[in-house]
Parts: sequence; structure tokens; C-alpha cells
Amino acid sequence: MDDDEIIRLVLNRGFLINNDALSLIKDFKDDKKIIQVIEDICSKMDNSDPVIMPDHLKFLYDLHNNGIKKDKENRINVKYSTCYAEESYTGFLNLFIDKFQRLSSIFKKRLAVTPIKNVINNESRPIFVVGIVSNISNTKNGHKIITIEDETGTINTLFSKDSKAKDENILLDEVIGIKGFISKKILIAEEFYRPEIPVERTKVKSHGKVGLTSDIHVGSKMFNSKKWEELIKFIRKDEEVAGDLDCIIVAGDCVDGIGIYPNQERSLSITDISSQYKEVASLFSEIPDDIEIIILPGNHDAVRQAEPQPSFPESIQNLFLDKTEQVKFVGNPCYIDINGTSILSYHGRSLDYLIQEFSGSDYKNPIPSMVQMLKMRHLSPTYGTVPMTPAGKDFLVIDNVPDILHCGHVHTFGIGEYRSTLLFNTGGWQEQTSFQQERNIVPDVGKFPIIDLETMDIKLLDFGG
Ligand code: D5M
Ligand code: FE
Ligand code: ZN
Repeated sequence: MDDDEIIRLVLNRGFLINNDALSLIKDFKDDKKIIQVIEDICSKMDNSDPVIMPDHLKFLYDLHNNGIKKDKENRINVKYSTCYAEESYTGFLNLFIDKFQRLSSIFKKRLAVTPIKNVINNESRPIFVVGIVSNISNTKNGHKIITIEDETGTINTLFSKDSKAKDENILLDEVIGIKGFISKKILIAEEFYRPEIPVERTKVKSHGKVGLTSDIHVGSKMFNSKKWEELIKFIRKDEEVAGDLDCIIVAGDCVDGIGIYPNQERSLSITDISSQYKEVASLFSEIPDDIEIIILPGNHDAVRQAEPQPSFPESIQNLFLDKTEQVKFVGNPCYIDINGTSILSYHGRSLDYLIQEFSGSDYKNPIPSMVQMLKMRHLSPTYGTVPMTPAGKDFLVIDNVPDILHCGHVHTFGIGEYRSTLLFNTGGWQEQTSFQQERNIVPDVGKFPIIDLETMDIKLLDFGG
């Protein structure tokens, strides 16, 4: 199919297509497939965003082509919608616009929102605005001034020291809703809202058993291979608990990496990166073949640090050659759908920041910060706290509310529940490092939760003792 014909098909559906996206579509070669891909993309496009970009295509391509896998006995059906955001030259502005549009639409479904440019002269009470937080300051009298922005303008809002809303820790770059009124040309905030997740959802009918883990840190002297081997032995032997395990998700930091922090080589037992991954491949070869393994990268893995992170490069994936059917490499973050249950897995680097900001959360208990991610509908809301890729779409927005939110990174274990979502931080397999000792972080090593997706029952294996 030639360029003109593809452009015509896209135009007929009311969209335009960028040149790079056009070349990617042409790569499918087969005309029938091209028509199907165009159909798929157009049906998922947002009408306010008429140009098909490479990101749209890659997002769906992954979902439709690599994604659907059925194992031998047809027992599990796993789909991935991982991010393939490449650095684009649209810059950070588009990232902010995309985030604002998607998160503000959550509020707009529930509230009559006034555009910020119309607020100052608006006498109605109450008045609702939605904006992205662009500045936070404190007045000398103990009030808080939160500046918010939408596509029409910017406004300072006053959170009086006596208001309920004052106590909430609002973060920079969050998208929030404010209920208030105008007094002397200032918006006085009475209430503030996060986008939130619904209180209840219809539970999908699902089945299968998934084991969650992260932060194995192979190659570190502190990787506890004994505890890992005990886990694998258990999975191979125990029929009742782990015998019908279908899938294991590893939420990043498979290896300790090299050059991640100064003088790291002193802490490594394996000092080159491909040998570290070869060792991971060898450890994973002990996992029974009918258990699918899904691997996301973390900040110690051999991919770019900026989030969203792509899946491992081919050079690393090829080290798992004898496991190509069994191991799936995805990006960070990634939505994983197992028989209808949706699991949002994210390494969790933003937790270093969120833990400092939210009371009730510390390195011993990362769950309250993970709850805030759901309330904010964003995995890493504040620009600059985690390196970010200037992609045209913000892949860290939580568009779809997952049944399970799974993070790692902090190396402490936690289980929680917020509304109808289960939360896990899966700890790790690395004993306390000197870095953690200095910061008084005591890692949880050797815990492995298995979730029965039919009942949502959790079995917690513990090799920590
Ligand atoms: O993270 C290992 C541990 O170190 C985990 O508990 C988080 C903590 N950590 C990592 N980076 C930081 C920063 N920048 N500040 C404070 N604490 C941090 P890992 O990703 O495995 O190195
Ligand atoms: Fe880690
Ligand atoms: Zn990490």
C-alpha cells in the first residue's frame, strides 16, 4: 500500500498522520494488516488530538501484536500495554498539556469547572476550578498560596491557615480541583480535591495465579542467592501453593548494574553488565517453563534512567534466548492484563520523593505513598524528582484504575488496599547495603506474594528468616 492510500484511509476516519508514524505503518507490509492497524488506532484516538503520532502506534502495536499470548493449556491470557515513548522534540510542554488534559477530564465529568480566565470576575458561590499546581508558597501569617494553571490562565488561591484544605500536602505539578469563592480578586479555597479513583468497581471475573517481585539485584555482593534459590525450590515443589503459579512479574532492578552510584564496583560480585544478566537468565532457567515471567526495568537496569523506561535492548534480551517463549520484556511502567485483571506495575522511583512528602509514609511503610499515587492518578507527579522523557504523552498518568498496583524500589515490603485496588510493594532480594545502612533503611528480603486472581486471596511466601 502506498503513502497516499494510507493517508486517504486515515483522512476518511477524520485523522491526520505524522510521517514517522506513516513509515511505521508501512512496515506491516501486508495490506489487510495495515487496514486493521489503521482501524485499531483510529478507534482508540482521542478526537481532540487529530494527528496519529509514532507513540500512538507503538502503544497499540505492542498491545495487539506481541501482547496476546496464550500458554499451552490456554490457562492464561496476558496482554501488555507498555510504553514505547521515545524522546521526541515536542518537549516537556506537551507532556504537561497531555497530563493536564487527561487528569482534568476526570474532574470535568463530575463538576461544572470554570476556566481560570473567567474566575476573577465571577461572583458565583461556590466556584470550581481545576489546574496544575505551578507554585506553592507560605504567607507570613501561616496561610498557603497555591498557584494553579489551566489552558486559559493562572490564578493564586489562598488556603487559609484555618481551612481544612490547608493540612493536605499538595505537591507541585499535581492536577487538583479547588472549590472556593472570589473575595477581593483572590480565590479563597474552601475544599480541594484529587482526581481520585472510584469507591467501587465491578469486579472482573478472572482466574490464574500471579507472583509479584522486584529488586533482585543480581551482581551485588548483597544479593541473597540462598533465599532466591529457596523460593525457586518452593515454586518447583509445592503443588498446593505455588504449583499452579501462572506468571511472575518482576518490577525492576533485576541486576545491580554498573556505574549506578560512585564506587559501586566495590559492592559488586559480578562486575560486568552482560554477565549480571547472564546470571539472571541462569537463575530464571530454574523456573518451570509454564510460568510466564514479565520483566520491567528499574533504575539499576541497562536502559535509560528517564521514565517511562523502554524494555531491555535486544542485546540483553538475547541473553535469555533459551527462554524466549517464557520471558516477556516490557517497559516501566506497564499495564499488564491477566485474564481480565489489570495490574499496573511501576518500579517506584518516585517513592523516594513521595515518602518524604506524605505523612504516614516512610521507608518502613511505602503503602500510604502508593495510595496517594492512586488519589493523584499519577505515578510520579512532580517534575524533576525523577528523570523524565519529553514524550508527547505522559505515560505515568493512571488513566485506567488497576485492580492491583505493584511497585518495588524501596526494598521494603507492604500490602494494602485502597477502595477496590490492592497495593503491593514487593521488597527485594538484596540484604542491607552500606547506602541503606547510612539512611537507616532496613530492607525486607525474601518475601513473595502470590495472588489468586479468581478470589484475590493472597498467599505470602516468606524466605526471610
Ligand atoms: O534503591 C535501594 C534503596 O535505596 C531503596 O530503599 C530506596 C533507596 N534510595 C534509592 N535512591 C535514593 C535516593 N536518591 N535517596 C534516598 N533513598 C534512595 P535502589 O533503586 O535499589 O538503589
Ligand atoms: Fe532496587
Ligand atoms: Zn530501584
